[in-house]
Amino acid sequence: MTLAKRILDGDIRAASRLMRDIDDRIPSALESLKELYPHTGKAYIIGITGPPGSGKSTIVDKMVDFFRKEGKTVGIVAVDPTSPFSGGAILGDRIRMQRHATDEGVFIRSLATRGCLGGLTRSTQDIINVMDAMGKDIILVETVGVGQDEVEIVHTAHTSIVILVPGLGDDIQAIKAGVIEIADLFVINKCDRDGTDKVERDLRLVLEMGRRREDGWEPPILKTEAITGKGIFELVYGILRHKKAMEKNNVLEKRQRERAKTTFLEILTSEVMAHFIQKIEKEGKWEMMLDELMNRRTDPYSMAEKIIEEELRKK
Ligand SMILES: Nc1nc2c(ncn2[C@@H]2O[C@H](COP(=O)(O)OP(=O)(O)OP(=O)(O)O)[C@@H](O)[C@H]2O)c(=O)[nH]1
Ligand SMILES: [Mg+2]
Repeated sequence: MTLAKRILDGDIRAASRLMRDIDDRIPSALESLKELYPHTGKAYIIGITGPPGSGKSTIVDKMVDFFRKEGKTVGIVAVDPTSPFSGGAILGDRIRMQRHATDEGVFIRSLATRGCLGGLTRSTQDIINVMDAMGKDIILVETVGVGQDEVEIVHTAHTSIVILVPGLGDDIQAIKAGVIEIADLFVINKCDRDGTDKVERDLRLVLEMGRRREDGWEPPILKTEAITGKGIFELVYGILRHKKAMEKNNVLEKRQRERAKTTFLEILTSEVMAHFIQKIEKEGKWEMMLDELMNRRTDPYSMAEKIIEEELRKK
């Protein structure tokens, strides 16, 4: 039986094995992913991002309680672009969800960067697809930080949540770039602390200055106190409200189409590039090509055109 079939049959060890292969970029993982793809597209994906220590994992943990009580199965992907290590154990303390570890309805996986550009987004998407094919109803993707990687990762979610905390100071300005635009819901966590009103005011100001969204959705600002569970019900309800609104005006389908396109283009780009790089290396032409560029006998634009033309003519 193939690895993919075992996964579809509910074999959890097979799923872990494939995720490890994805992590290690073992080529055979692709075959499994191909086989699983027709069985994906059913899960509801929720992205959660925010500064380190803002309470993302605590919020995820509390949300899992809710979803499990409703009988839903949950997948959790914890992504840490700042860590060079992947796997379960090392990032374990960032997840703080060990009490769900024995629940068969919950599957947790950590992911870290391997220093490969765009690689993390790609692997995250692959891991999400495996969990989706496993039949998980809801997939929560937690990413640390507020940079470009997180924006890309969270962008693949159906509902994206951005977490803020009191006392961020000027950090709200840093978060502004890119992340504010992708938030469907804002959460101010640690509301037991001073300064909640200030973050809220700052955030509203930033939102008012920003563009109105094309889809007409106005991201609500919710307040939580994740350690006590305060506000989590409202958050889950907010996600549901966002889902309903997107379904009503077909934004959900549009997002899924957009996601399919992005994924395809990413794969196409890297495949085409790998093809040409291999060709140049096989023919041992690097040095010659670089000499031509250095001597200005040709330019990189013409060189790219030429190599593409040569390849197409061959076919
Ligand atoms: N005071 C207070 N502390 C909280 C609250 N929510 C979480 N914490 C604490 O904040 C710390 C960080 O929480 P995590 O859930 O691990 O935060 P995180 O954003 O997942 O952290 P990283 O994954 O390391 O970036 C823990 O000690 C939590 O107990 C809250 O509402 N109030
Ligand atoms: Mg965490």
